[in-house]
Amino acid sequence: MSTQSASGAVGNVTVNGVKLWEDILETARFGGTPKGGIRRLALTEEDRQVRDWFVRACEALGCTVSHDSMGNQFARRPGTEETLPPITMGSHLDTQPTGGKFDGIVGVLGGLAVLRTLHETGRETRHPIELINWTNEEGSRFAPAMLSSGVFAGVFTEQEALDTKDREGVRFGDALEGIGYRGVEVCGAHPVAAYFELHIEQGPILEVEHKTIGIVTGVQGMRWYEVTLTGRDSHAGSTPMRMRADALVTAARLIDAVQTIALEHGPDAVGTVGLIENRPNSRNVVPGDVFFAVDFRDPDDSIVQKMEEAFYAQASELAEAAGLTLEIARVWDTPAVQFDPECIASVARAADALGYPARRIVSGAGHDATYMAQVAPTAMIFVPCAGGLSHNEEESAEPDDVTAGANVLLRAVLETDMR
Ligand code: HGY
Ligand code: MN
Ligand code: MN
Ligand code: MN
Repeated sequence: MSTQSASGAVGNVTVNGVKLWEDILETARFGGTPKGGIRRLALTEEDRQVRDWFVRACEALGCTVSHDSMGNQFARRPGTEETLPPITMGSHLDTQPTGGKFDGIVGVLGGLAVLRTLHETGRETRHPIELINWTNEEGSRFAPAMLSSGVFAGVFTEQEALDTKDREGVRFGDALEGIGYRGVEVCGAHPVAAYFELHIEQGPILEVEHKTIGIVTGVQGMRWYEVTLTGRDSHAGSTPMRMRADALVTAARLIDAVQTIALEHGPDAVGTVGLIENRPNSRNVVPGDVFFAVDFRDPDDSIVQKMEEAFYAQASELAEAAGLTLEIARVWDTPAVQFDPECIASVARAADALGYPARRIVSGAGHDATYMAQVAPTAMIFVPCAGGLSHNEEESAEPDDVTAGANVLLRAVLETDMR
């Protein structure tokens, strides 16, 4: 099999889309749900299983797989100039509790398809090429999201990340040790020449506009808050209404306020309360203690700031009126990020060369690329998902679109290698 010289043109090399789709269906077994989705929370047995699969699959393509102190997995294919920093691809294999088969997974397995094509065609690259599976991107089990790419980029310290606890009080570092994936390499220790992340759009635009490729120019700003309202547990039958300190009624008003604030700051602003814990959660006890999480996002950071101020003002007013104590903590603040113009141009040229209809787009969802953009030239590639639906077991994408995304990823990596 002839090997192309590193200086050869990108050529019209493409990935094996059939094998890529097989990989997506095969790995969906790890945490697969009866509805056809995936429940594969970070650092669980299911996560361990897919990590084991990832190691075997990458080693079968001649890569060496290493792990850093946050459990990030790096599959490395040597380059002809080993002293050059690697060109990297990546995303995540952890999912939401009722996640789909494509969120994050398309990026990791699309990168695997790129490695497979390089391996099977004997294509040499100047730079080493690395495929990364980032630990705990979703932030569903351990907050915040993108925790491990955040440590890699120096946004979080390793210690604070390892000490993060889930809602059952399990410590990240202990769970990582528990699945046997805590590596020795210090997270963030190695330089990167460029980072490309393939991902489903998780929104409706590409599908509505019949575009195959999203040329992602950046990610919107996002902030997470944790709110605790404390009143007094009391008897549902014998406590007069005017004597209650009902934490759940005020929480309900505040949850409605989150939606109103987002609508008032539109058209791009979004506000969500997706996690709530009501205690003691008994049908005949007036709840004295409620915890809930708030997610505010907008492409313009100044609007996120305004939403935060409006929310804080309403929260203190409502809590005081109800005689409750209020605690609000901002637990995550990720400013809007612009990707690297040269990497964006590589993605655009690749889509154009391959004849895929494409458009520029800003990501509503957070991605590991958000943090990688702080340490390396970075861009993302989106492909459509049905109805724009994601973080749902019915999430779906078309094989041809996923293959197209991986082909664009391949070309962007090869073009960057020759720059
Ligand atoms: O929250 C997000 O946008 C991502 O799915 N972690
Ligand atoms: Mn994702
Ligand atoms: Mn997600
Ligand atoms: Mn992501």
